[in-house]
Amino acid sequence: MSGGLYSLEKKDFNKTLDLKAIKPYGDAMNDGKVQVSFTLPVSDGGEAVEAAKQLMKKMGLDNPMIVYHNQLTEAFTFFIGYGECVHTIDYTSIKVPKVEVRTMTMEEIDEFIEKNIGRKLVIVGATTGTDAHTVGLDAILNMKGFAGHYGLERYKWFEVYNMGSQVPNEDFVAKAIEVKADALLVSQTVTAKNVHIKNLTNLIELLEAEGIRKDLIVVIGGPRITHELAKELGFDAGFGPGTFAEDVGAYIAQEWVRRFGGKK
Ligand code: B12
Repeated sequence: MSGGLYSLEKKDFNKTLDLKAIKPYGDAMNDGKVQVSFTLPVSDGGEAVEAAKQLMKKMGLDNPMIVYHNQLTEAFTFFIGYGECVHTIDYTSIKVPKVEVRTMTMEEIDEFIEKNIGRKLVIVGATTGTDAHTVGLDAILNMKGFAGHYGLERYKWFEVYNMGSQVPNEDFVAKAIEVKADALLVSQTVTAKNVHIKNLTNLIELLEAEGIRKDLIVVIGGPRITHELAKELGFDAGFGPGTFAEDVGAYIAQEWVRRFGGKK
C-alpha cells in the first residue's frame, strides 16, 4: 500500500501530526531528530568537538551530540552528530512545479504517435558546452536504455540523433535545423560556477535568433536539474534523477500534440 504523510493523517496512529508545522521524524512524531555529518578545518580534540556542537546549535539543532569524530588529515576532522531540529515547515504551502504528463509504456507511446501524429518525431540529443557527462543522456536515448527501460532509439516512432558529449550550441542548433528536429534533449551537469546557466541560456538565445524556438520542444535533464530550473531558463521541461525514457517519450509525444494539434 502506498504511504505518505496524507495517509498518516487519516489514521489514529498519531493525532499530533500537523502538516502546517512538520519537523523531522526520528523515533516519535515531532521529535525533530536528525543526523548530520560535516568536516571542520581543525585538528581533532575536545575543542573541535565543542566547536562542532556549537555549530549544530547555530544550525537550529537542540541537544547536539557528537557520536563520531575522526581526524581525516592534518587539521581536518570529520563529525557525525545527532540533534533535535527546532524549525518546522508548512507542508501545505509547498507547490513544486512538475512536468505534467500521463504515464505511458513504450508501446503506448509508439501507438499514440502513430495515431495522433502519423510520422516519426525527430529528436536530437547532446551533452553541450564543456560538459562530458554522457551516461545520463545515453540512458534515455540508447537502444539498450537503463535499468530495464529501453531508450528512445528503440521506439518505432522516434528518429534519434545522439551527438554525444561537449557539443557546442552552434553545432547542436545546426543539426536541429538539418534534420528538422521536433525535440531537443540537452543533458547538463549543474556546475558550482554557474557555467551551465550561461550555456543553457545561450542555447535558447541561439534558437530564438534562428526563429525556431517556438517550433521545438526543448528539454533538459541531469542529476541536479529540476522542472522549475528548466522553466526559469526558457526550456519546456526539466528531468532529474530517476528519469526513464518513457517519461521523456510520453512528455514529447503529448506535448507535441498539445502544442501543434496532432497530424499535420
Ligand atoms: C561518471 C562520471 C564522470 C565521468 C563521465 C563519463 C561519461 N562518459 O559520462 C568522467 C570521469 C569523465 C567525469 C568527469 C568529471 N566530473 Co563527473 N561524475 C560522474 C559520476 C560518478 C556519475 C555520473 C553518471 O554517469 N550517473 C549515472 C546517470 C545514469 O545518472 P544521471 O546523469 O543523473 O542521469 C539520469 C537523470 O539525471 C536524467 N538525465 C540525465 N541527462 C538527461 C538528459 C535529458 C534530456 C533527460 C530528459 C534526462 C536526463 O536521466 C538519467 C537516467 O535516469 C558523477 C557522480 C554521481 N554519482 O552522480 C560525477 C559528477 C557528475 N562529476 C562531477 C565532476 C565535478 C566532474 C569533473 C569536473 C571532475 C574534474 N575535476 O575533472 C569532470 C568534468 C568533465 C566535464 N568536462 O564535464 C561532479 C559534478 C558536481 C556538480 N556540480 O554537481 C559529480 C556529481 C561528482 C561529485 N560529487 O563531485 N565524471
